[in-house]
Amino acid sequence: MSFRTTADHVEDVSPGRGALPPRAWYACSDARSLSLNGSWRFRLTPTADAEDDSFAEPGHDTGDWAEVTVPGHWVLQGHGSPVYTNHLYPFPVDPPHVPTENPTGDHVRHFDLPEDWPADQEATIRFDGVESCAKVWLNGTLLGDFKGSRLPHEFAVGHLLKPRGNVLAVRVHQWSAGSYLEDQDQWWLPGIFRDVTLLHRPPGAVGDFFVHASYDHVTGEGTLRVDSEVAGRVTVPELGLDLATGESATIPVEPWTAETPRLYDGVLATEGERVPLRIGFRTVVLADGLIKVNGQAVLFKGVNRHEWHPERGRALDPATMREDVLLMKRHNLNAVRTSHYPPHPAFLDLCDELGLWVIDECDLETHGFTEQGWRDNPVDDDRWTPALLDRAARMVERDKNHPSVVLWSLGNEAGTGRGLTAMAEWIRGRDPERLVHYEGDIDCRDTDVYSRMYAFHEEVERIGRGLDGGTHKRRRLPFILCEYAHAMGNGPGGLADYQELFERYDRLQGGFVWEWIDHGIRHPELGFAYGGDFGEELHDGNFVCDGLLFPDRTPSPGLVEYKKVIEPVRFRGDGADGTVTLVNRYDFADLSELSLEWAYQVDGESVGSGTLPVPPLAPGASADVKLPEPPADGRSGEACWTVRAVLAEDTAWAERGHEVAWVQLPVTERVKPAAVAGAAPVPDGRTIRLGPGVFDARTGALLRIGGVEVDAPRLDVWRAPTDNDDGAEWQTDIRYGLLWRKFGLHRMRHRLDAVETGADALTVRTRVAPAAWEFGLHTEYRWTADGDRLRLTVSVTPDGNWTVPLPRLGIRFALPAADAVSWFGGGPGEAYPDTGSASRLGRWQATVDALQTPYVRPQENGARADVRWVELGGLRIEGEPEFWFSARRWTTEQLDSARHLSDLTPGDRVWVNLDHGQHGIGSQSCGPGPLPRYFLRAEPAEFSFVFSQSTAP
Ligand code: IPT
Repeated sequence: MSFRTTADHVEDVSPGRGALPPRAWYACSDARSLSLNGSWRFRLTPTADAEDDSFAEPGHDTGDWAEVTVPGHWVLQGHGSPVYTNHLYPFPVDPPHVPTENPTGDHVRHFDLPEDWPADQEATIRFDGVESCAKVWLNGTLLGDFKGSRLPHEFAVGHLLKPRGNVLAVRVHQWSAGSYLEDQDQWWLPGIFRDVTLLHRPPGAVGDFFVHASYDHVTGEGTLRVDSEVAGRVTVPELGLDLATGESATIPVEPWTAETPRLYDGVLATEGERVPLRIGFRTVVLADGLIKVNGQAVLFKGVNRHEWHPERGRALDPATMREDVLLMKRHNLNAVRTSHYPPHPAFLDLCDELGLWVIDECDLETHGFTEQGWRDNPVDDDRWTPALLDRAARMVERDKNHPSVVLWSLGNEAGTGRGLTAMAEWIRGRDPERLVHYEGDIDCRDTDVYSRMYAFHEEVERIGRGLDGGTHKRRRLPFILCEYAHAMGNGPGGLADYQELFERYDRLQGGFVWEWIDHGIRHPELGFAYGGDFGEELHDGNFVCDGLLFPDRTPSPGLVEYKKVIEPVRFRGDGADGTVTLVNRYDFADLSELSLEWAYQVDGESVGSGTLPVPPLAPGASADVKLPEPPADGRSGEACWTVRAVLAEDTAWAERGHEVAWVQLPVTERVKPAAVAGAAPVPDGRTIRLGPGVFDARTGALLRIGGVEVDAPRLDVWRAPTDNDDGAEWQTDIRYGLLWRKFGLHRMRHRLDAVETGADALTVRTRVAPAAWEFGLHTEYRWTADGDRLRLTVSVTPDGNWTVPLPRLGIRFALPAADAVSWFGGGPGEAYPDTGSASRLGRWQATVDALQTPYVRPQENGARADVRWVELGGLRIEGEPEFWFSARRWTTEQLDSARHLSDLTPGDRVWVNLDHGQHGIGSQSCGPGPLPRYFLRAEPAEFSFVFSQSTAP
């Protein structure tokens, strides 16, 4: 092997030289292996050729080098820093050239073989992932070079191994021709970020093998055949099978599905090696215009998963991978798209074991070429086709034995072209037993499924009804949203509306929320860092924090909402007539894993609970269940049933009692607050007293309620815009977050028109409006009182030409202190008009701090919905009608100007918002805004609050 210069390969479009052909990946066998993970010697240089190759020589002294941990990214270990761009290449676009400034990490690992390592035999070294380009030497001999960051590369090394003092040297370049193919929306993180393993290959060892395990849903039989490069035998003791490789057998089996992940343990034994197999029998086809598994159409309740850890980046440990799968299962997800590259293979083992449908996506994205109308796109340039085919082959060969993988995806956002077609053709030839996915192929020339991202509800409905037109081929294909519901910041809104469409139209086979986790990087000062926090000259800010999990894997309200929206048991019913209807919405499973629990609540407190029989329901079937007689404990109040489906026994993914689905059925209506009248306003010098209230006589501002001082309540329409309010910068649609600011809704002025004392009321008239504009809100505050309660009725009448909805409508005031909060209403988490499915009626407690939702970029958050009453800071506040409340230790203005959570510091007041309305959330940070029915329009409104001093401690 020879190169013109030491760095020639970096800008070479070829996939590399010297690696062995790709083959099936397995974690372990009875052949020896030696992990080369751990501490490696490390030297960072600024260009690809700053140093010659001599570091790879066995005698080279690396004594004064730094150390890094492998797997890992050097930029997260104190050498250089990460860079975040969405789709723009962070270097000049001149393929295949890359900048001269090309951070290059020389890695050296010294190792001895274990005493009992078999002498003089073949061995390989496997790299599971290196970003973006590597050149490898063992004991001074060049093994080769490779690109394809999230794909394995294996080199034969047996002839070079010594019992002691081996030196493995790896030169890694941050930028290479391969970078043009890896323009995914994520941090650029160079390094050896997945495992490095020395694998013994005894004579007669297993080579590549392909497990074909299909299921015939008509006969209930599975057919197994294992093709193997090296002949041997396949045994599956549980099925009594003992077959030659290449031979097939058909026998009754239990099928594998994501809901019932039945695996059979087997062994592939060749003369030199025994490899454990985990076999799942299932058949994936496109039939009747639908994706069917084992004869049944599936509905994907999916998520896009990037690999992410807030300290280790894309170097994930097994525990984190398991945590991801467990969190997915516990939140009712059944599918994952491995956006936008094949994950660590151990993740797929977990999907097989615990049950998730997988779209396995190739490591390919050339999104930056969109800026030049896709001209010179590598996927439509024959010179790059070998690299594309290499990537397709490395994915398929590595992952083909996973029953969880049901679709291969060619990549993401790479335009279209001959290279993609070549990949699709190669994949179909190699694995006709799975379907092919790619989103960018709008005519579906290369794909088996019509896939789109961020389509609006309306268009999705049209597609569901088959009224979207398109090529003849496309019209016959099923539809999925490979990305939707952009979970950036507060949101996504509109999930339930999408789910309703997916369930209504057969052609719609579900979707994959964008995305699983915020890619925030833990930072000593900022909490979690995002784009721009490392001084990048080009970056896309917090667009990298758009997941259903916060960076530390705490579920966000968006995930809690998604769990509710996709719950596999649907309930309908009428609390008053005491019947609840259950619908089994699984595609394959019955309800035998579940038990049903009921509780009867009066005013949010449980007065009785018990269990109900679970009807034996086949997938899709429904049945009525009679609720018991309501417990008679003599209490009157607002009554409702809560019925919950929980796990009857421990499962592999959650414990017994874990809640899967629930419903609340109201029995009686809410009891409205009693009338508050009778007391007369009493002038008292500069103040006016009314019941427990003390007001400023000149301004009508409330100063005190009994012993509790307040900063006077006033009308408030402003919320710190969410990422979804602001919308994405490329959008031509109306972006209300920006318009609200343009129209000055964040700087409304309050003009005092009158303070009037009547016989039994104090009335304050105002006009609330922003500078520069003629529109405003006439706002009247009418105060009445009895002995110890004070009622405020706010009447709002819009004035002028309102062309935007309001962010919120309610009042804001401040309390000198508040910590514990309790309320009767929706909870436990936040809810907005189009994100409220998971909010349930109850008595809830929290602290002011715990009410905050820690979105990585601070923004409106934490509102609790449907609140009947709340107690905090010595006050009790009842609403008529129900209201939203939030409380924080900073003002909305401070929240609005903060860039990181660390910018928010508690002041000496607690700011409370009581809202009559909130504008919807939507997912316009990369998709549609809220549906019109969730708009908060400027319209006449009236709402009341009753204040009293609370008896709570
Ligand atoms: C889409 C990308 O596929 C995904 O990687 C991510 O960037 C997402 O958007 C936004 O977070 S592409 C977009 C142009 C719709």
